[in-house]
Amino acid sequence: MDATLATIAQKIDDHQRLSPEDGLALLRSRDVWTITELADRVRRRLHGDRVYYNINQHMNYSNICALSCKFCAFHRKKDQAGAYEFDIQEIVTRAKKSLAAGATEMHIVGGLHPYLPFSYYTDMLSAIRDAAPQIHLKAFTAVEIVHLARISKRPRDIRAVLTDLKNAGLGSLPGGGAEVFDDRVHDEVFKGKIRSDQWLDVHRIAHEIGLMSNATILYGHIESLEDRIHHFCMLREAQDEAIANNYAGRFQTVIPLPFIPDDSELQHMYGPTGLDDLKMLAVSRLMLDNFPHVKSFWIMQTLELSQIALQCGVDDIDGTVVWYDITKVGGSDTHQEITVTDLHRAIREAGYQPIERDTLYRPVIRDGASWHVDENSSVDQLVCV
Ligand code: V47
Repeated sequence: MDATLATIAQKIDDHQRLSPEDGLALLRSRDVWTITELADRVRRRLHGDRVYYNINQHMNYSNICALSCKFCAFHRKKDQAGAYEFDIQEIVTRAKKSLAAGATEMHIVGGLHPYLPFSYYTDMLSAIRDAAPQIHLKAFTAVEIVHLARISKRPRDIRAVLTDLKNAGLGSLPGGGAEVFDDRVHDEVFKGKIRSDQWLDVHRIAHEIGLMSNATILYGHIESLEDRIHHFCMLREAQDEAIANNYAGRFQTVIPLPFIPDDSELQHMYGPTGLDDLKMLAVSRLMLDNFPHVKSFWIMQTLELSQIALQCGVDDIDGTVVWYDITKVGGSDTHQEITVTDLHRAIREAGYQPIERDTLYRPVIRDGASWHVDENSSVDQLVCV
């Protein structure tokens, strides 16, 4: 082990917070075994041999988007071939299917649709709530929330918008749309999208009103290693603030998303390698000492890599998924599903115990086709490593 990593290892054993310089040294190091072993040490301290997964369905209600982010192959203009939007009936049909399949969560995100009214979004939530009351609705990235604030003519009242959505059935916010918290990268690759301050603001307000949320980082395109570490530090600070102010909501999970170039405007780029993926997951675990979970999204990392990632700091895999349109690795279809049996097999073979959890990380207890959670049984403890 080189001297810098030895110092970092000592800090980890002493439960000390890592500095941005430590994070950078980890990302620059080629000693992937030491880095991933350190992340596994922390992950075992927090979660023992447990690996969480959920039975969920993703739903991308429309790919029509006012933005044209260069990394994104999902967006279409209204009259462009392949553009679609689901009506409420289609959404309810999907919710009923999710319910029948035993899903505990629907993860709902879409493009910034230029014409749909605000009532479409509240109707969507309340219609699903009526059709499938047990399903948790994790919906709308911070980018969509700011868009909804604009179309409901309350551009500065994010709290009112989130409150309306919460009253209609919103259960928590997903972590998408964060990309990389850096103005240079923003202006080159996702100009027009909200910047870091607005993304963080939306999540802060969500936390204040008692909504849990997640955070992502999209890496492996034009960002620098320094940008990645800066992003982690901003998330860590935001979570410190939520904890210090005792907000009822918090960040639960970080989901590092590897850039997938296929069919995007940046398709000439390579995207990250497998080693970069493992290091990013491990460094997320080590830097984000106040985030309870690090999740691998097998749709992007692949199940094969996600299985190895379980030994590199990851404690959570999203999920059975079923349908996903935003990224399709290697020409896969929108039907992207994994069975619980396959998830269990991957987790057990990696040496861990699979635990089904709901969106709020409460273990799910199943009895035939029905399921329940113990309301007070969250596995989360906001422990500093
Ligand atoms: O916001 C878009 C990203 C995100 C590409 O909160 C791309 O539990 C890679 O946020 N290559 C959506 N990534 C996915 C997401 C997510 C996934 C799983 C769980 C959770 C959670 C959140 O996907 C977008 C964007 O950042 N994205 N295009 C691409 N070409």
